[in-house]
Amino acid sequence: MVQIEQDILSKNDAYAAENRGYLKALGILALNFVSSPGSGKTTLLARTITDLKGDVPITVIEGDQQTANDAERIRATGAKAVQVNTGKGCHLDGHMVGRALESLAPEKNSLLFIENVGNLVCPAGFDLGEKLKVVILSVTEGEDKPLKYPDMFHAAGLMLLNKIDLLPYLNFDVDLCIENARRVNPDIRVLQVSATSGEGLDDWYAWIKSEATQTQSKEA
Ligand SMILES: Nc1nc2c(ncn2[C@@H]2O[C@H](COP(=O)(O)OP(=O)(O)OP(=O)(O)O)[C@@H](O)[C@H]2O)c(=O)[nH]1
Ligand SMILES: [Mg+2]
Ligand SMILES: [Zn+2]
Repeated sequence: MVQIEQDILSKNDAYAAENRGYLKALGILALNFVSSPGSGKTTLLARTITDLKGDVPITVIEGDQQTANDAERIRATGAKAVQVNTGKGCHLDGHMVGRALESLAPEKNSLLFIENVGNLVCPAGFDLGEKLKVVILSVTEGEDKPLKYPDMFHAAGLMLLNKIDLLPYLNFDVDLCIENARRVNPDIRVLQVSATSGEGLDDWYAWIKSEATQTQSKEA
């Protein structure tokens, strides 16, 4: 069992390294969005694309077990999107992302958003070649999730605390949630946002722009 797991992960790492080399050569910032189902990944991506598409080209890889719903929601914003259905699988892997990149053919210095399958467990262990994992936690899920699913919060560089427009209706302790996230990952950045009301999105866009500037290819 352990041997099989090691073989799968080392094969995945080889594909992920290939993707990372391809993205780096083109100066593309790739972000891997991970969360439990329904935290608001697609809503946030659609809003982000609508607000940023005038500044930078954006392409999207959508991962779900079934349906093309999320890719259709992204295409409605005008961005190019590829849907990957994992069937019985519960995460995207490096090989799937490599094949999706072939059909997306993203532009130099563009942004690539990868929406992983809604699952707070195994997407943490699969490198896709992204620069960073962005974990989205919505305020309806409970403050304790970083402690219960530490691998994911440990693997992420940024946590977006989403649906803050709902805070007046909930007993959710924002400070305790952030403290829990920092217990498993002292370096994690945290931004509080609402994908529907737009609160906090300016900070999110500033973060993306700063990461993109560091990633862009300097060659003409
Ligand atoms: N109130 C509120 N609702 C939100 C917000 N963001 C998303 N939602 C709602 O949450 C529900 C799930 O949103 P999705 O964007 O489909 O979530 P997802 O993470 O992409 O879901 P999966 O792809 O199925 O894992 C929808 O009904 C959204 O309208 C938010 O900031 N505030
Ligand atoms: Mg989605
Ligand atoms: Zn899985």
